[in-house]
Amino acid sequence: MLIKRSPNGIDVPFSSEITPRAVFEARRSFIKQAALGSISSAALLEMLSREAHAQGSNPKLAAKLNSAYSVQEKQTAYKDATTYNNFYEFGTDKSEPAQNAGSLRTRPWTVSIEGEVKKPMTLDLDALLKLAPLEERVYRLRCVEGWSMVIPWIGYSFSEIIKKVEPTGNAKYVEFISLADKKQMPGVGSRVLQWPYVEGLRIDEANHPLAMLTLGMYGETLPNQNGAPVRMVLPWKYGFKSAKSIVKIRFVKEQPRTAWNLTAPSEYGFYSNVNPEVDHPRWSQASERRIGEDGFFVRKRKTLMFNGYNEVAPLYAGMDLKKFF
Ligand SMILES: Nc1nc2c(c(=O)[nH]1)N[C@H]1C(S)=C(S)[C@@H](COP(=O)(O)O)O[C@H]1N2
Ligand SMILES: [Mo]
Repeated sequence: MLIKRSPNGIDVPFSSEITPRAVFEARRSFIKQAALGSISSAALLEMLSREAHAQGSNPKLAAKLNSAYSVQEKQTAYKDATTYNNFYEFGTDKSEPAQNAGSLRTRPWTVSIEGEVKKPMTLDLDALLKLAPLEERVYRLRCVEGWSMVIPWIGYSFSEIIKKVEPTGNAKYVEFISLADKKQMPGVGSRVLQWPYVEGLRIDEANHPLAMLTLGMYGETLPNQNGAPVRMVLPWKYGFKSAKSIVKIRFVKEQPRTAWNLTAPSEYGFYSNVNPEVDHPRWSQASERRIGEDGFFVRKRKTLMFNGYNEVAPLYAGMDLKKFF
């Protein structure tokens, strides 16, 4: 989230997808039929996802598509979603996580869940994979820097975890803590952020079915640079709320500090809901560019309130979202 420039002052564009004519024509006629209502939304999603899928080399992860929670928009190419990342533990350049995250050991891995819960527990990856049926959900994710992607994530609602650990009446917030291991993460030596990376939610936000504990994407387990082996995805909030490579989850009484709020409190609030009406001091939030789709500098899309996920609005009824940004 720092202003990052290559030596010539321009971000280096990455290769965008070139669509062969035949594929393009087939897609156009398919979309036309879909618009006429002769193709189911699941089939349309399948078509929109086909080109983006199956380009990785991580173990496959089977999941049932949840079309009710999925957007029907063209998915970001796997290559773009896995080479243009924010994961400061592996460097601050967008290309560095893909280059450096190979050193992350994701097995064995445990997540300890503690604090204000009746049943604290430590879950390993196999336990997490089995805790609830895995779903594929195609979510938009928007970064505070002004770009967005559409990614088929795999996981389940975080509310499944909440049910399992049984929070006490004192649990008002949930804190997510990422791994911070200098030996595996070269960026953890730097002082761009306070480590470990921490994020937080109010417990009712964490309980919203859209809040997703995520173990995979594009039909496979998470690539390291995308937060393997387990991360959150909160599609109505700016990307930085979705902590990667989580090792600890704490249920707490008080609003937790968060890594970005500690670093720059005037720029990053606790809520960080996508809100086109509240600009970041350095970036407008009124519009965005979709990675791989628009020109590299062109913000063609209007940013939507809550990133288009209006079903979360009741969580914030009566709150001044300019004050609680
Ligand atoms: N631990 C950790 N989690 C993190 C970050 C990070 O630097 N460290 N970056 C955040 C930001 S700013 C964004 S936009 C998203 C990017 O997720 P992606 O690379 O999978 O698209 O991860 C978020 N989670
Ligand atoms: Mo971000």
